[in-house]
Amino acid sequence: MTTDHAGEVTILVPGKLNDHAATRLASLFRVARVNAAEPAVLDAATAASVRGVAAMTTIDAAFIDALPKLEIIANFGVGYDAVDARHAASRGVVVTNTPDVLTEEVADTTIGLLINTVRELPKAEAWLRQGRWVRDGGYRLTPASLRGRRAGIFGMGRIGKAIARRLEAFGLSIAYHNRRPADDVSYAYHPTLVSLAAAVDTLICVAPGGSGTSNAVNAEVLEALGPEGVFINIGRGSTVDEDALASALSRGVILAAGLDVFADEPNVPEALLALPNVSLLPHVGSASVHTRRAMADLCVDNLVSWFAGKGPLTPVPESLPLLSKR
Ligand code: 8YV
Repeated sequence: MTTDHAGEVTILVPGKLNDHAATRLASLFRVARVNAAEPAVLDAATAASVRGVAAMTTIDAAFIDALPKLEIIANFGVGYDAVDARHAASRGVVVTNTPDVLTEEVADTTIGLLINTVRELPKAEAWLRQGRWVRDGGYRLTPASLRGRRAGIFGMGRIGKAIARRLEAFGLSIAYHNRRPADDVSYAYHPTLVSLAAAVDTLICVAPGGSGTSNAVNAEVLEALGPEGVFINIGRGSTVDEDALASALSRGVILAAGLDVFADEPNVPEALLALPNVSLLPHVGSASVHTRRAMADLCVDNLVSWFAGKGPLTPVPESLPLLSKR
């Protein structure tokens, strides 16, 4: 890290970036934009000059290696499974993310998705818009309700806790599974996901993506959740075995699902699209102007702070050993 004049520092933006972040970056740094985070799209002069990356796309080891002067990758989003943060650390490159500023928004969206799923609100609205209220009478009584439900949260981090607080206000009981018990909550802890699923009827996945959670919600977990089970995913699509989920939903192994995230976005598996008992959203957990602006500011402020010699504001855990050495 140096304290050079920021205007002389080149920040690379591969792929799309939030407009507010892009505008602020352009006013503060020299910005280079490329279509994708692939070594092949970099010309030699750009590759040699880039010291920071701001991205909301995959940043893999090969791309990091193609940028010899890289010091910092500012990920737009709290989830940074798309960034090879371990490889970055091995190269002395710091990675930052955007925690806290999206916590309440994502928790709000989770509750909306849960209610949509259980009380079928999108379908009830479609019924009205199609004139069926006039023609056929009221929308059906929903087989499911939030009343009496027991919620299990997979991933009791900042967002998990914000969801739990909301669910408590709705009168639901709360249990959770994490790698380790969280020391600041008194909800029932389950050391395995299967044991959590067996103990609840509403499983909410907020766990981070990446190899540690890949396909963690599998056929066995869905079986344990049971025929009244509702599965909500607001975390990452990779955490769920989508084939097993579609199969469980079609066979009545669980009752319904609400999904905001998918393994291969923006592609949603046909098997899920075809099912009536799934509520689907196009990854909108944090997607309000208000919250995306706050995320953009934090993404950019990390770069500003770093190139002012003040260190990163919100480094990811993989980067902490680098910072303690400074
Ligand atoms: C955004 C998210 O969709 O923060 C995250 O991890 O998944 C979302 O808030 C994402 O950051 C946009 O790139």
